[in-house]
Amino acid sequence: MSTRNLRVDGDRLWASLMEMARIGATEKGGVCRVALTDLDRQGRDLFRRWCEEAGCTVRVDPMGNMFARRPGRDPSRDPVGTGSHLDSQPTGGKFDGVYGVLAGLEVVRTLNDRGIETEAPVELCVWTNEEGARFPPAMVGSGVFAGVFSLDYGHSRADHDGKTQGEELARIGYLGDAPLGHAFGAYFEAHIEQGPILENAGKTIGIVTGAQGTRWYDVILTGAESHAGPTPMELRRDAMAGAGEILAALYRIALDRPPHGRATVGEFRLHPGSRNTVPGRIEFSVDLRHPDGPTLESMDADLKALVARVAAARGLEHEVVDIWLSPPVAFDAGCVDAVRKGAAALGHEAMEVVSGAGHDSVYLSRVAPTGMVFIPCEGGISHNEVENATPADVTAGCDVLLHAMLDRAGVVA
Ligand code: HGY
Ligand code: MN
Ligand code: MN
Repeated sequence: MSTRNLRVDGDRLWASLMEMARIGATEKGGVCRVALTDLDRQGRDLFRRWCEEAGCTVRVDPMGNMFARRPGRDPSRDPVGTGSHLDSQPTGGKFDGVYGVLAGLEVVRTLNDRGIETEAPVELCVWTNEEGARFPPAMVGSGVFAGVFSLDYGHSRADHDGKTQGEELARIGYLGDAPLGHAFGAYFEAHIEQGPILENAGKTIGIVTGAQGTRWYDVILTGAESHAGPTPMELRRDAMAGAGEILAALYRIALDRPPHGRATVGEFRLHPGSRNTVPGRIEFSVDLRHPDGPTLESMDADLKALVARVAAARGLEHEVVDIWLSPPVAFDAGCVDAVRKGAAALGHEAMEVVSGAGHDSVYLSRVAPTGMVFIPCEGGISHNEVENATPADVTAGCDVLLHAMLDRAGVVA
């Protein structure tokens, strides 16, 4: 059977995206559906219902990862998987993660509409806590699935209130019993680019060749509380003054490695938090990124040397806690080519890109041939409530996903 003219139903996909976006909708038009909250559960429940309506069998593993399988002609073949995440940042958008989950569902709905049977099964995936916003690090669900993290580690990760992922999975009813880990013949993820490259280049499709490396840290500076009035400046052990000096230099670690170096401080806590007491303790997160492994390691060394130097000069104790290392990855050449061929066959302007963001595909690539399809997002903005994409690009990316998946799953004649 020729599938060359097969296209998804873009209106149906857009309607599903907008319906899912109502769960955790914010006033500014984004979503706040943070991992393992009741809103995350609601999103998962809706997805499960849609998958069951589409004839899929849904299973959940002990890390809360969801798998909705559409049978193929040959059940002995490893499934071709696709998916992403439903959890969002606190100021998230309608498309980050959700697009990949619902694009996969649209692929299944389209195959159902046209009565197309694939040789290999097709499996839709929702990975737990891709964002790492509530429970660091990021991509824990796919990381446990791929064997990067143990299940105990995944369950033990706690939020700032001390609630663990294991407890919260049980609370929302997603502590599943499906076997942990299984093979995929190939895995694809559709995602918005979350940066400006495609939009600036006027391209519709990103042929994602890999993803840059990421390192996460907690930096802790300990000085001594003292009175803001009588304490002379030179006698203070002011953790905030130390943090200020470090932050000014920290961004240089990225700026001195143009154009790809990245440094972000997204979380910042001080103690005791009184305006007339010199802070005795500061904790802040650091996120460093670079597509080149050795360069990322040099950034790591620079950060640790910077913190040690400033702390020593200011009489502060310091700790740099390594939270996460996700090395740069290159995706499977066969899957990258399937995306490239899909874009070409559909006549979409495409270019190769390396992902600046981490994605579950980074960890799936350790256990399965993996590729990703990017579409532009407006202004390259993401992790922001104004995040937006066009219906045309959303549909184009899903068509490319469909054809890339069929290229690997095979179609029964
Ligand atoms: O941090 C990331 O790149 C992803 O959004 N979790
Ligand atoms: Mn994402
Ligand atoms: Mn994200």
